[in-house]
Amino acid sequence: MKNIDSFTHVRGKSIYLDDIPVLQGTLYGAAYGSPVAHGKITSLDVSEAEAMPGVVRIFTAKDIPGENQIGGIVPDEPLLAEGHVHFNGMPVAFVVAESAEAAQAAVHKVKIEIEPLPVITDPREARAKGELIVKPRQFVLGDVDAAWSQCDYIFEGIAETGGQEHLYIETQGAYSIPLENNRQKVYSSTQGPTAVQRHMAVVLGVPMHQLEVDVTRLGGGFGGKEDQATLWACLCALATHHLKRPVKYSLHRMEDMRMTGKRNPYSSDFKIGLSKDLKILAYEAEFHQNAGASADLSPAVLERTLFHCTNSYFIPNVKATAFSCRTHLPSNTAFRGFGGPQGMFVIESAIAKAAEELGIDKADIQKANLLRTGDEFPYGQKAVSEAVECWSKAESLYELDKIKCGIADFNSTNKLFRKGLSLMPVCFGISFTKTLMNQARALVHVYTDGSVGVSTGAVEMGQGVNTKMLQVAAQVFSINPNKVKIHSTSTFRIANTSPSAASATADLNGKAVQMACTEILQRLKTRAAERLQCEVGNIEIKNEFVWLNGAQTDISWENLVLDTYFNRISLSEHAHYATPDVHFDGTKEKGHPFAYHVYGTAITVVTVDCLRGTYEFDAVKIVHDFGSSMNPIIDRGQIEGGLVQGMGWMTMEEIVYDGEGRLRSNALSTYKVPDIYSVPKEIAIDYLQTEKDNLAIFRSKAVGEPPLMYGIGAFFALRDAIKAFNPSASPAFSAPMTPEKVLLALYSKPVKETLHEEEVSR
Ligand code: LUZ
Ligand code: MOS
Repeated sequence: MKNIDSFTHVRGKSIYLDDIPVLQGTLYGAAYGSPVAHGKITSLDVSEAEAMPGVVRIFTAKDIPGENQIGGIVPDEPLLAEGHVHFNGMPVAFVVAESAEAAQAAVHKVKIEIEPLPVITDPREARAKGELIVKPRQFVLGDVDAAWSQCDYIFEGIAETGGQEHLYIETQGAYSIPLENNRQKVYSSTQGPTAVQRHMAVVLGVPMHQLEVDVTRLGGGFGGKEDQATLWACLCALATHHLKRPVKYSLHRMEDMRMTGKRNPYSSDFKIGLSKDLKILAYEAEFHQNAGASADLSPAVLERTLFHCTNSYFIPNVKATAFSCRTHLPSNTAFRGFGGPQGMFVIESAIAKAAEELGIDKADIQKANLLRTGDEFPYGQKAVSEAVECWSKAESLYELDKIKCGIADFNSTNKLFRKGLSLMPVCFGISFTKTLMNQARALVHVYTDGSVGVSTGAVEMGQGVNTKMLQVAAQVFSINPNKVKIHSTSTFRIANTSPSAASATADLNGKAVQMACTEILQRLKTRAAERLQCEVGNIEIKNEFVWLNGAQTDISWENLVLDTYFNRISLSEHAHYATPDVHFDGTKEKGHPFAYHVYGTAITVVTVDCLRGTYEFDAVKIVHDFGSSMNPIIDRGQIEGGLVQGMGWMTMEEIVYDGEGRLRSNALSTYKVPDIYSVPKEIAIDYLQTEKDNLAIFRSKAVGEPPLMYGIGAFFALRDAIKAFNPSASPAFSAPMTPEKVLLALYSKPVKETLHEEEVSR
């Protein structure tokens, strides 16, 4: 089944926040952000701004009736700055005017005086100064300290990954509408409607039941709207609360890039020990996470770094320590992979370092250490592994030997171009690492005409979750999908939702839909059995008809639905699903946090232009563990998108802050994301379809985040190509590997072979 949104998407008819028809009297907001990264506010003067044409009112912290607090995990984040500013762009005032243009113009007239304080942008410096967001976390398996003496080889190094701008096509925004008795309905471009509702309630000092948050769909989230959609909704709601008028704020791209957080950059130390037969015996890592100015989701991101610090490998002795470091940047936040990619990059760097020092293939070490079923993760859970299956299938299906021969041939006959290869196995845990969040609800109504309406806590953001929810309902009822409609995500229909995140949305909400539909189906069957005077066990509902003992009756779906209603039986159900068997003990750092894991392997081939440092990816060939995919078209799209997003993070997306904490890569002219020219020329995706039982909806494994980490292969393929050109080159394990860095690396050490003249002239 195709994505049900494709019809309106391609016609430009899908409704996003900024497409909602505005009500009469709507006002427009714009936030004034701090011009410096750290300092004490000595004066704030909005009088000139307030006198600008069209300006209705300017709100500051003193206008907040409830608490000036929007922190999620840690209450350390004011809605509007009060006393101090902690990052460049931190909202200090909220201008509300008759038009968006008037609001933007007035923002420039706000006057502020700030006594500057020292700015920290580097996480290691923050750690040294004791600026930690939460206590350090440590995962331990076996005894690393004892294991070093058994290792034949030990290598150490540093690995660093940069930030990443979410660049959802739809920027952040909200639209609040006043209702009677201080109630509000707020449209928000959020992955977490309940988080928005909860924080608005805190800020306004009203109970949550006064505030409806309603979401039709997002133009992308990628984690950037898991926690950080709250701010804009709270600002609009604050203005609506005072003015009793609708208020809309849809951010400009440059406002969004400046004021919102990104993927957490990390700077990490690793130490890896191997035996002669290339078994990794010991691994130690220290992760320094750049959290930015406040906690946001960084403590949870930090945790997932530890969960995935050994990626797809079994290592018997592990000690991994993680520090969440406070800096004067916008709070960094969730981004597809949620700390997992940052952890995996470090172990891949450690393996690469070992391979380079030993003069062997990186893949030989990777392959010798793949997780097997029964192996223990550093957090105590036992693997049910497909790691070896994915790797072996990739090797044989894509004829790795032939790929290698082709590369060797090419490299021996070209002087100015080099090809490089990498293999990237991935293992990603599915569930929120915070166990309590692994719950969801669905509300299903069957109407008297036989049509079905479904509400869940799932937010559609392009990932196709609504299509999957629709498939679940249509399949359980055995009716044509065109009889089912997925309604918007509203906190009045579905309460207390977890955000649509952690790749778990289709599983959690899908299971709730399945439960609700199954319950209604049972009532329908019971009614049919009464009518046909037989046992319920002999009744089936199939292809929109009632079947008795395997034969179709003349009772249609519509007929049965109406008959059930006439008998005063409920055609509605609200169901609750909570993932069974997941638990985690934070004091011991052990448990069974994940419902299951997703595995896969990617083979990446790149060609580097060794004169220019530019590169093209020839191919990425993937074997991915889908379980039993319920929607291969959507799942394939998730893999392609995730892969390319990961490759962008590893190669071209470079976030640059200057020493004053000012974002220099603040527009699409200075921040590059993969386009049609930079995607791999070929993306091959093969399904490792398994019929094994798992906790996924219809055994169709979660697919949102895992493929992003295939992109890490791009970094190591580039490194391989650089080494093929200049074997003595040893570039830092520092992503992104931009063309500039590639060029510097190619010539970082003298190139032994001289170039043939005719090739240089070519
Ligand atoms: N969000 C969250 C996530 O709150 N907890 C998680 O474990 C998670 N994992 C991935 C992406 N978002
Ligand atoms: Mo996410 S990083 O699953 O919002």
